[in-house]
This record gives sequence, C-alpha cells and structure tokens, in this order.
Amino acid sequence: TSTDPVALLTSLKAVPEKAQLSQIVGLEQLGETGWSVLMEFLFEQREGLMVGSLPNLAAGKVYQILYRAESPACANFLQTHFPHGIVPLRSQTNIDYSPLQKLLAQQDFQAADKLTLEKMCELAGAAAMQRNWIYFTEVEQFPAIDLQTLNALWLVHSEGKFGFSVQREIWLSAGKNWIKLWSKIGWKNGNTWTRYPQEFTWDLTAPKGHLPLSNQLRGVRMISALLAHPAWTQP
Ligand code: UYC
Repeated sequence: TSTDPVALLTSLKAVPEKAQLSQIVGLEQLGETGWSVLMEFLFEQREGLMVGSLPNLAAGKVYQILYRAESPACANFLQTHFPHGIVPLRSQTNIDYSPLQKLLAQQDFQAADKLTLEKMCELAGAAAMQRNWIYFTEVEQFPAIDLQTLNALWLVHSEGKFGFSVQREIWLSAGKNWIKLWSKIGWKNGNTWTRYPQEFTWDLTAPKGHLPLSNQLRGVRMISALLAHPAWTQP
C-alpha cells in the first residue's frame, strides 16, 4: 500500500463511509503522515460536516483521532480550525453546548451524560432547573434545533453508537415496546434494572443506544415525548 499522502487522501475521499472508517484506522496507525492526511481530509470538509441534522461520522472519527494524537501539530490544527468541534452548536435558546462538546471529545461519557440532563433542564426553563428533572410536557416544547445539536454531538463522538436518534430507531424496530428497548440498550437485564451509575457502561463497548440515559423512576412519559419529538423527522 502507498504511503504517499496525496494518494492516501485521494483514496480516502473516493470510497463510501464504511470503507472510509477502516482507512481512517489505518491512517491513525501511520502516525505523522497519517495525521497530516486526516487533517487535510477534515479541513476540506469544513462546509459539509452535517448532512441535514446528522453529522458526518467519518469526520467525527477523524476529529477524535486528531484530538487524542499526542501531537502539537494536531492540537494546533484543531484549535485553529475547529475550536468548538465539528458540530455547529446551534441553539434557539442561546444555550452554550461547548462544555458538552468538550466532555464528549474527551470521551468522558459519564460526565457528558450528567451534563446532557442538566442542559435539558436548562432547555426546559427555570422551574425544571430548580426541580432538577423534566416533565414530558416540557420536552414536547423543546426546540428541534437544540435536540438536534445534542443528538449530533452524541452521535459524532461515538461513531454513531450513542444518541436519542439511535434509541429512537431501536425503539421503532422493537414496535415501540419499552421492555424490549430496555433490554436491547442495556438498561434492564431480565427483570433487573441496571443500577445508576456503576452498572452502566461508560465507554464505546456499551450496546448501541445505551447513552444518554433517561431515568425511568417517574415513568416512561419523558422518554416517550423525547423519542416522539418532531426533531427526529424534521430535516
Ligand atoms: N436509572 O435504573 N435512579 C438516576 C437510570 C430507574 C433511581 C439518574 C436508567 C429504575 C434513583 C439517572 C435506569 C429505578 C435515583 C438514572 C435506571 C431507578 C436514580 C441521575 C434504567 C429503580 C436517585 C439523574 C432504566 C428500580 C435520584 C436523575 C432520585 C437516579 C438513569 C432509581 C441518569 C436509565 C426504575 C432512586 N437514574 N431509576 O434523574 O431521583 O436523578 O431519587 O429507572
């Protein structure tokens, strides 16, 4: 195989997403040469990082590799061109999602999960922030843009494994059966609820859709409103 950076970049750009993901892994293993190809790849996609409301997962994987590469050139590149990551942090309510972006870039999924719940309380307003949990009626009023931003952040930093839209797909494929959903996403094992926080899996070895969590202590109406939100069927 070639180690010419130009040929490597050309090849990476020519193949479909699945093959891209495996070429990206190979490039990471090349070190400096690979990183320079990955930086060029990401740079050229500045404008096309989102496909509708969904992020480009190959670009997300590249971002994560450059983020964890112990290289001043990579750090400098990200700081210069993607200081807040690759997902536009759009909010209809002026909520700052950059602390969440940072935790997800660090792959600190437990802290990110906690912050996601806090951000949703912020989205619901002062009363929800006070009580520290959200009513399903508040979820129904959430702006689609903010939910799409939260979801895109989870997706892009998990190679498409985590996020509300992933949970929604599994829920739909389970015929909207909650019990089936819980077992598929690892929230329940037989009759036993997974215990918060120590029994949840806080890394990418988790089942698809495992995160972010929605506490079921007060029933399914909150997650039901979340997965039925128009955000997931709007462009
Ligand atoms: N917890 O068991 N959960 C908490 C989950 C349940 C409970 C937080 C998820 C079942 C209590 C999060 C599951 C249950 C607290 C989650 C789960 C239960 C708590 C922190 C699998 C007992 C203390 C955020 C469905 C049988 C707080 C928050 C309290 C917290 C998530 C108990 C994210 C996905 C039915 C006692 N659990 N939760 O909301 O409210 O507090 O007393 O779902």
